[in-house]
Amino acid sequence: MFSIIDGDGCSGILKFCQKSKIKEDRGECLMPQKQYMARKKKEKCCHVTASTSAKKRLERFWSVFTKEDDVLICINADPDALACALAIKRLLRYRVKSMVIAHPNEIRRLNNVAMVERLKIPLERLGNVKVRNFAKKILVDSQPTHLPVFERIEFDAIIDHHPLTGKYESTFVDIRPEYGACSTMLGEYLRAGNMKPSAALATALFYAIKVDTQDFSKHSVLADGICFRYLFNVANRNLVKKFELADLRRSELKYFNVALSELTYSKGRFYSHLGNVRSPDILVNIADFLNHVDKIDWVLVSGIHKGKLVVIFRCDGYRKSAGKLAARIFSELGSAGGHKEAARAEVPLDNLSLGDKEFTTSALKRMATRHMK
Ligand SMILES: [Mn+2]
Repeated sequence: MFSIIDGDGCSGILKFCQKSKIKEDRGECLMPQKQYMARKKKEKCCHVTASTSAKKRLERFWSVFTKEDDVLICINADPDALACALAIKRLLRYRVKSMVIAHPNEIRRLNNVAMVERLKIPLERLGNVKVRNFAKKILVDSQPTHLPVFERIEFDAIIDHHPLTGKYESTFVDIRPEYGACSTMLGEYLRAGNMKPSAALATALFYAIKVDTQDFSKHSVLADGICFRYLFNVANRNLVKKFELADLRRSELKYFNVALSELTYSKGRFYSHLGNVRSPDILVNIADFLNHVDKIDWVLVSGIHKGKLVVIFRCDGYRKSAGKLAARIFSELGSAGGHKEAARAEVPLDNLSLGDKEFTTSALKRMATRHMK
């Protein structure tokens, strides 16, 4: 069993860190110092060059498959997982008989739909494929413990960057939780195999790293930055912009009319209740839009979806906490919480004891004002 959990031996980037005298304790190291030192002692492998170690990893991955294999690549479809699946198709091209990418979840986010359509990513719903017809199964950007459907499948290879949540018996396991994006790991595999990604693949990987690291404002390692820079020249950045922008349906524009005519301003706060909405996603779009307005401290946008009042909170997160406010107002009535700058509450309408009355923007304002200074 080859297990590459948390970095196998001296990785290329680590070597890079040493070369450029970037101290590991500055957080750019690929594995905790203790583990790294332990491994260093055990394997005495600090002379492995950047390419050999990543190459070894790639060869071990390749050794799992034969030319007769029909391969199933399972993902929980989001940009990172989609990009990784494409990269695996590239890595295994000419090395296996066939490959199918399957996902259990519905792809609803328009940004993701745009990515799939414009890059023409061939996908199947996991429920529509016969898993046992595939000789080999790969799970990427996820772990079996993440979803019950994944738990039922015996994977031959797992490549992921989420925190390790189980002990997996797969032939090949490469889990590096410190990585900002799984696409960075796949980028390293491609480079190790001297495989220059096509514009489409590079665009997918580039977009994935942007999404998973939130434009490097979230946790990432030096490896993510290096991979990002490498892809920068090959990726189609206009296409990436297109994926990022596509988050509104034409049919949803009408909600902006409602939101603006309902808009109530008071003490640097915006309130707007939209009534029934087809999807709560539009409430997020509108709250984000209103949050662009200068000198506005708080934005509260609500709507009704499937018998629930959904409230979206936005603020700048500076000396404020949207999560805490959402909880103060709504936690006794339903579920509420979030981050400093963004939060959400969902309350069954029955809990609001409205009687015959409808929920309104002024009701939203009243409820919030009670809990705000
Ligand atoms: Mn990911």
